Amino acid sequence: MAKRGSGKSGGRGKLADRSKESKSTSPSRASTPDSGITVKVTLPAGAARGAAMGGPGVAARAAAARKHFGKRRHRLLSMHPVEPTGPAAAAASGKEQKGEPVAYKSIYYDYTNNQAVEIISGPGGTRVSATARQPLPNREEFDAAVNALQKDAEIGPALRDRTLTPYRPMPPVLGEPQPDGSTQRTLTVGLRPTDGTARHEIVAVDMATSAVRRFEAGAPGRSRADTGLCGVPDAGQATVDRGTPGQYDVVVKQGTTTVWQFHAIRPAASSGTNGSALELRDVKYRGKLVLKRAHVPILNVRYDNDACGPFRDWQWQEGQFQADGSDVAPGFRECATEPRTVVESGNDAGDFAGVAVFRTADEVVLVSELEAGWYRYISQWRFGMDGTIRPRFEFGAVQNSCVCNRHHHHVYWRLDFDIGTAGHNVVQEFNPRSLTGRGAGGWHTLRFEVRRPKDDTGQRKWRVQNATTHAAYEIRPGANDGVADEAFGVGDFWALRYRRGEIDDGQDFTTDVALARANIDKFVQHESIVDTDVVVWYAAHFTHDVAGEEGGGGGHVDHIVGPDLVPTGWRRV
Ligand SMILES: [Cu+2]
Repeated sequence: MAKRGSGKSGGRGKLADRSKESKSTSPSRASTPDSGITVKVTLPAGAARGAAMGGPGVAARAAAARKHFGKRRHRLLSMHPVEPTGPAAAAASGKEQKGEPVAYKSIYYDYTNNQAVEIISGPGGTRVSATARQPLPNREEFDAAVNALQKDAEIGPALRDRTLTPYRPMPPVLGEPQPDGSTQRTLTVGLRPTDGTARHEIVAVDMATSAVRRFEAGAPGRSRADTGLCGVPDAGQATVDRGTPGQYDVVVKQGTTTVWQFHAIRPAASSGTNGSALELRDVKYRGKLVLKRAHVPILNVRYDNDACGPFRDWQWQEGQFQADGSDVAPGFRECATEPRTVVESGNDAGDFAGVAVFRTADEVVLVSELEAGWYRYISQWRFGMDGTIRPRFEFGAVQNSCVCNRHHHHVYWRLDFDIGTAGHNVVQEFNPRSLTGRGAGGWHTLRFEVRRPKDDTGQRKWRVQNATTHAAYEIRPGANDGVADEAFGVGDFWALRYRRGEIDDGQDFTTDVALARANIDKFVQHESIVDTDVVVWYAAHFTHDVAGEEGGGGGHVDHIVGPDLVPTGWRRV
């Protein structure tokens, strides 16, 4: 294991030119010619004033919580920004979008009354509401569930003598409805036999009563725990809670030329119902705006024959990976060598959670590792010096019984392009052959909001163009990105009008197949998208066959997906 800090960078806030081209894990810095690329990371002005610490109004929400809960047993689980919606938001359709989200939500659990409590603070004041929706647990609550198991007559001794090792399973929480519509706070805990002799099972803990529930099948519905284990060994390390601050201004230069400027938000502070993985704002290439916002608000997985799941995932729970370098700010590390996530190294252990930045010969790369139960997801953005942006997602898992079954991950990027300006953009589609059967193929404008499939030639692509300057970014599907299926992986590409608040479909974690499915179609309202403010969504579909890969015969499978975003007609300045 590499030791932390062994690759000191050239100086605080500057990344020395020690990148390497290959994916080899031995640092071979000498062979790389100096590309003259420098990366400067600073904290935005607002962060210093506490704007990133759970957002403005954090004190108001805490005060509202003290008043609301009184002496009742409760716990703060998460904090995240919420998008403005409602009549004001609808009026802003297609108009220039402004600034950051102005409201923040804190989610608490009230164990006395067995309900979740959401406290929102924003321009309209502070609002408190109760819900039977079961929020995702944080680190402290999961630890409390494991502690409750320590007191169980049978499981407690097995945990203490380490016959059983606890792990975070899927689903993380059960939300079975009661006759009055309420739900009880029931967390799941996986118990893996440490040396293979004890019984593997997933149990549930009632967090109000500490009662332990075991299942005849060894696991609750939608999950499984048997003797078969697939995935790499689980390091079981601590993860980062939602609402942990971390946003950064990044400037990339080549020589004296400013090539890239953007604002990066760590997954734990990202927006949306379920987080957005590594989120970007105000991305500029050579001084001109490309993307207002770019993120992954929707991620889900379905198993063949519903062997487990389906699961609507979440994209905020940062896990640890190996990143050698120095920290510019909490949660942001500059690395002289390429970080090693679990997908590349097969090693789940790490020394860093958050966003790592490193360079190759011609790219600057931001990477973060995420956990959702036993899943491991890698969120990456690669910035080429030629203007190409490569959003990437990678898929892995630690030991569990579900992923031995073939399953399909679906990742949905929301790309709020503002080429040059927010307005005056158009979306166009390229086809190698004419769609009408007459004439040649080529580019045509998508006039109204629409969902479009990838084609079987793999040559169909899209672009967002500024109608005035004709500068554009192409969205070219990646070779591994798969195609949509009607049953669950519902689409490949959506072209939409920008409407405030429409950053995801509003669905939180669920195992209900109808709800776990991405519902981006609800935004297709057949409005004109010509010469206005547009948003596109792009989906990649990855089939994960762990057993097949491990069993051999399947050959090498790349666990990485993502399109290339390529500038055209972009006059150099
Ligand atoms: Cu998988």
